[in-house]
Amino acid sequence: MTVKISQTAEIQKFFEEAAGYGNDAGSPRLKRIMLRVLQDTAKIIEDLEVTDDEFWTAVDYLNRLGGRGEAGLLVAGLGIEHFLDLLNDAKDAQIGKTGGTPRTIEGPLYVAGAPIAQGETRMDDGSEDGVATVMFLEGRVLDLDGKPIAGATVDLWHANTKGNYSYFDQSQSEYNLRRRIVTDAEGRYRARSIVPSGYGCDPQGPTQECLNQLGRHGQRPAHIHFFISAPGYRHLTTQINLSGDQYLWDDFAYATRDGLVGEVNFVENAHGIEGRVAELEFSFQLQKATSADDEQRSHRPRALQVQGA
Ligand code: MBD
Ligand code: FE
Repeated sequence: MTVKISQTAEIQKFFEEAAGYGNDAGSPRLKRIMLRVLQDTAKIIEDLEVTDDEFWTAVDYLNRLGGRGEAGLLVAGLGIEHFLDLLNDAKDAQIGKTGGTPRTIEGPLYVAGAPIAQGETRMDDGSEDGVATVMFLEGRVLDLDGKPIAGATVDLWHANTKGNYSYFDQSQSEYNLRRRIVTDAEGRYRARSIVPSGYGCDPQGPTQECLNQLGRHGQRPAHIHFFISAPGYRHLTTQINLSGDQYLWDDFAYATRDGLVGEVNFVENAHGIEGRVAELEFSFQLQKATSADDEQRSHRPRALQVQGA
């Protein structure tokens, strides 16, 4: 049996030193994680006989990935963000935190600080009038007994007809297709917007470059993102993925889940609009919070639009 160099006591000691185990400064938590990253990286290199060229290609790839701001996109595309949902679902099941609308990934394209409206709002800036299909979206925020939650915040964001998101797409106006809507006394939110198109990774970007090597596409179905929160209830991060989209169950980010498919109805000459109009109704059910932390979204670093910038 050949000895694995990476598993010898000597190399293990060496990585403990590299991870800061020989000093009292820094973060014990990060040291522990880093040691494991180093050990497991070494094991992968040795077990899979990763060549020097492969290794340095990967280092260069990380530089390019970060340079293009696509790290969050790659973790979604490799299914790691979905894995975090599955892990959190399993933890919840163990402690009996079940029921309500399923969670699904946030994705990398949220921007904090969207305009706040009471009960209803228009989300699009009119720049795609005549091109986009107008969409009337409405629903309620409910507890697990189906009772309405008034004063809940529905923070929602979606792409335009090109599949692009404002802020990241600088050709769009500030906060286009991003709003926070506070539910009314019946727990209801209403939005006039436009039917979004699915997102596709930049074909020239590093994420798609990796997906190409895996023989995979980088497309998402049309979808709408939500953060739902209310005092006393558990924060919910989720999405509605739109029925009829060819990528509905072939999402490169694995975000579509049972219970999160929105049925779009097309009607003619409704809501005072001539021609075809889309209607989408979707309600959310929240679990009760069991701690103050439960009410908050994760502390993932996010973009914040600076007004007027
Ligand atoms: C998106 O719009 C998205 O929702 C995810 C998860 C990844 C890339 C673009
Ligand atoms: Fe998205």
